[in-house]
Amino acid sequence: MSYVQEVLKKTVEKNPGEVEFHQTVKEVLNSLEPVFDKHPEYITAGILERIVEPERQIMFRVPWVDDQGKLQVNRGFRVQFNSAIGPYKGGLRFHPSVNLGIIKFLGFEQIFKNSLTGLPIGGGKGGSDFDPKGKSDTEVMRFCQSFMTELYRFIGADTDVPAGDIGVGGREIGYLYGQYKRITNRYESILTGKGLPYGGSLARTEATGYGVVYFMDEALKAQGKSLKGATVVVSGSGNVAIYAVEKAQQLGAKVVTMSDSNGYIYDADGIKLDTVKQLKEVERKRIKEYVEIHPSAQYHEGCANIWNVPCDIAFPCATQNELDAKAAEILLNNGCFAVGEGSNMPCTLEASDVFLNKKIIYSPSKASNAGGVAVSALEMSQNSMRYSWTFEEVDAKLKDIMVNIYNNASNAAKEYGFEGNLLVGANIAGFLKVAEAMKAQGLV
Ligand code: NDP
Ligand code: 2IT
Repeated sequence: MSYVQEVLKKTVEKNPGEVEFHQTVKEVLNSLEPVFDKHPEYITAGILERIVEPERQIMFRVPWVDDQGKLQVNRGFRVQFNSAIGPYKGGLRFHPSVNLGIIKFLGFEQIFKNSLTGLPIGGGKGGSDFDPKGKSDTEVMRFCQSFMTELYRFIGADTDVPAGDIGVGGREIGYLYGQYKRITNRYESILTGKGLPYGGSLARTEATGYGVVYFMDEALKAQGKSLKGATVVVSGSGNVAIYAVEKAQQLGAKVVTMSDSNGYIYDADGIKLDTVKQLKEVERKRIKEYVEIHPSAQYHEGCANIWNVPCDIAFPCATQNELDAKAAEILLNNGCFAVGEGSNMPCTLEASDVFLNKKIIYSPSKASNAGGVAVSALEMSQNSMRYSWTFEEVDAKLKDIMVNIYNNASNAAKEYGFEGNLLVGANIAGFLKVAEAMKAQGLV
C-alpha cells in the first residue's frame, strides 16, 4: 500500500462517522500521489500524517435565552487546523446540520485554499448548530454574544481570525465583533467581513462570488470561450450566489436560476438580481417570493432538479454535495461545458469524476471560491496599516489573485502530468507551499 493510501486508511479509521471529512481527505490525498515520487522527503517528515490531524479542536457550550424567555443550548466549534503559513483563517457556519465532521471538512479544505491565495494565512473553520433562520435580531445577538464569550479566548489577530460562511453575514459578524471588543477592551482585527464603518474592507461582500466568475472567465479564455451570451445556472441565493450572478451578468451571461433550501426559481428572461437582493439581503424572505413579483418566472419546490435546467455553465453556490453524478450526467447531456464551484465541495466525488473524465472546464471550490478569504486577508492588511483601499483597488487585487490561482493550478497540473485537471493542479499547488513550510519548521 502506498504512503498516501496508508494515511488515508488510518484517517478514516481514526475519525469514524465524519463522512464529509473523509470525502475531502480522499479527494485531496488521492490527487497528491504523484507528489511523493518527486518529494520523498515529505514522507520522512510525516507531512501527511500531520496535515490530516488538526493542530487544535475546540468544542464548547453556547447557552442563550430566546424571546419567550426559554433557555436554549447550542454547540460551538472552532477547529484550528494548520498554522504553517499564517494564523488560522476561515469562516464560521451557523446551520442546524453543523457537526465536527463538517467543520473538519471545511477546515481541511481551507488549508489548501488559503495557501493558493498566495497570502500568509493558515487554515481553520468554526461554527455552531444554531439556526439563525426565523430568529429575531435580538435572539441572534444574544446567541452571538454567548458564542463569542467562549470563543474570544482562542482567537487573536495573529492567532486565529474567523469570518462568515453559511448563516453568518454582516449582522452576525457585527454582534460577534461588539462582544469581543467589550470583553477584551481591544479594537483588533480578530474577524473579517466586518461592516465598512468599523474596519471592514470594500469588496469583501462581493469577493467570493466575483472571484468565482473571474476564475471561470480566465479558464474560458484559455479555451477561446467566454461568458458573453452564455446561459448560466446558479444554485443558492446567499452571499456567494448573489455576487456570482452579479459578475456573470456584468460579463454578459444570462443567468436563469437561483435557489434556496426549499426550491429554485427559473426565469427564462434572466434573473432580476435587484429583486433577489431585496428579498434575501434586506427582507430575509424565501426565494419563492420572486415569482409573486415576476409572474413570468417559475418556482419549483425542492432543489435537486435545478441541474436539469439546460445551460452552458453551472455555478453551484449553495452547500456541500448539492450536485451528484446523476445531475452531472444531465448537465453534460444538456451541453454544459463548464462548472465553477462557488460553495465548498458542492460535487460528490462521483460527480467530479464525471466532469474530469469528460474533460470539461471544472474548477474545484478551493481554487475558484478563494476570492472571499483572499479579500479577508486584504482586510487584515488594511487593518494593520490603519488604512482603507478603494473598491477598485481591492477588486483589482482580487482579480489578480484569481488569475494567479488559475495559472498556478493549471501549471501544477501540467507539471505533474495531468494537463487540464484543475482539481489535481489546485491540490498539488496548495499542498506544496504548506508542506515546504511544515518541513522547514520541524516536527511540530
Ligand atoms: P449564505 O448563508 O449567505 O447562503 C447560503 C445559500 O445556500 C442560501 O441560499 C441557502 O438557502 C442555501 N443553502 C444552505 N444550505 C443548504 C442546503 N443544505 N440545501 C440547499 N440549499 C442550502 O452562505 P454563503 O453564500 O456565504 O455560502 C454558500 C457556500 O459558499 C457555502 O458552501 C460556503 O461554505 C461557501 N463559501 C462562502 C464564502 C463566503 O465568503 N461567504 C467563501 C467561500 C465559500 P437557505 O437560505 O434556505 O438556507
Ligand atoms: O469558505 C471560505 O473560504 C469562507 N467562508 C471565507 C473565509 C474567510 O476567512 O473569509
